[in-house]
Amino acid sequence: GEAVPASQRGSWTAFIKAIASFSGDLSSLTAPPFILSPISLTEFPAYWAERPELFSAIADAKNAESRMLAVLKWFISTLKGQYTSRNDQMGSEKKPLNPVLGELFYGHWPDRNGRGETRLLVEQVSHHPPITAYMITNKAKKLALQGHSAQKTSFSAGSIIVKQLGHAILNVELPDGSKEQYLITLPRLRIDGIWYGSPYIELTDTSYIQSSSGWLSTIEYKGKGYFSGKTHSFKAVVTGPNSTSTKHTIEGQWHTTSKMSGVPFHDVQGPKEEVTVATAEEQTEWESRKLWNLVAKGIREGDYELASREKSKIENEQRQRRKDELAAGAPWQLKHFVHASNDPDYERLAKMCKVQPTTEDCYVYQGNGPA
Ligand code: 0T9
Repeated sequence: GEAVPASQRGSWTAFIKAIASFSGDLSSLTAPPFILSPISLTEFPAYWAERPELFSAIADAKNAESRMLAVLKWFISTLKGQYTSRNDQMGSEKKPLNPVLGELFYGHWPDRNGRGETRLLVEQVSHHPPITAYMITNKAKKLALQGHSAQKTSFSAGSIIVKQLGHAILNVELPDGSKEQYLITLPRLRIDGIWYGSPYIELTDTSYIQSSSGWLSTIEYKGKGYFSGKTHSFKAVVTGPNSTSTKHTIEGQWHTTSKMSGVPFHDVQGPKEEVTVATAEEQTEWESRKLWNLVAKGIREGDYELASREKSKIENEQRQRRKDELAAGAPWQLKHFVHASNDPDYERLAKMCKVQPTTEDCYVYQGNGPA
């Protein structure tokens, strides 16, 4: 295809064959340089808060129904960043840097117009398979989003199918001191355009936002040729407590606009706000931009020898570290999270909307950090 540089065609074909014959963890496959991104997966949780005023608006809603609508509007408004921003910024979906165990990413969005400061803390809690845990807080608004993200990939009819594992839970503390929770499940991805070397994401199937108040949003995703015939389409149905009758229906395209009963609902055509982070020079050894600095420089500047030399350095150092830990009988200690094999909050909320699986593991935030 046009997008694949002539000199990398052979290696692209080999990469596609490897994907096709291999399902599970794509992060470990070696890809040709043109498809590499200089950004680590630990940076991705920032997509949740790139419209900080929509996040903080959740706390300003006056009742459970309008809070659900505020959560839904914020959630839908994150999708453009989560799933199309690499295409917008780099011309296609790219293979992110595969984080090392213990890799960290910290950032914030400043307080502006009374929205409060939003803080982000990310830790890579597993290397193989890659699992990323994150915590996003707005203390002034008493909001905390905690989740983890992993993927199970397979190959079908020329597309990569990505099932997202993990979930997020939004904790809201109301002015009267009572607490409300929202379970956010994640959509399935189909990565198309592989043959041509210009991959892009379409969302499929259904995801849910279940509130402890009983309000539920059921979000259906379709691409070109389905119910609207348009790319990145969705339809969200909102139901009230103990009821299956629809209270609201929102329809549109998640990367542009949508409407609720003919009235504009979300609109992400305007600019988003990137997370503020310390420069690579200011960061500690375990923070993404410092850790991957030279690899990223190599990828950005087309110096792939530098990129691959520095990547090997990091990988060798990691291998040695794992050996030493094994020998010392002292496994790696996470900095901000502790793994738990079940999650009572997930179980309670998942039961309310009958979402599968009925139980999931989780990473419990331990404090000890800037979020
Ligand atoms: C959580 C998001 C996730 C991470 C990425 C599948 C993918 C890694 C996971 C699911 C975020 O909230 C949202 C967006 C994009 C997802 C990535 C897209 C992608 O291609 C990668 C996988 C691992 C690859 O790099 C596949 C090979 C590549 C050549 C295709 C472009």
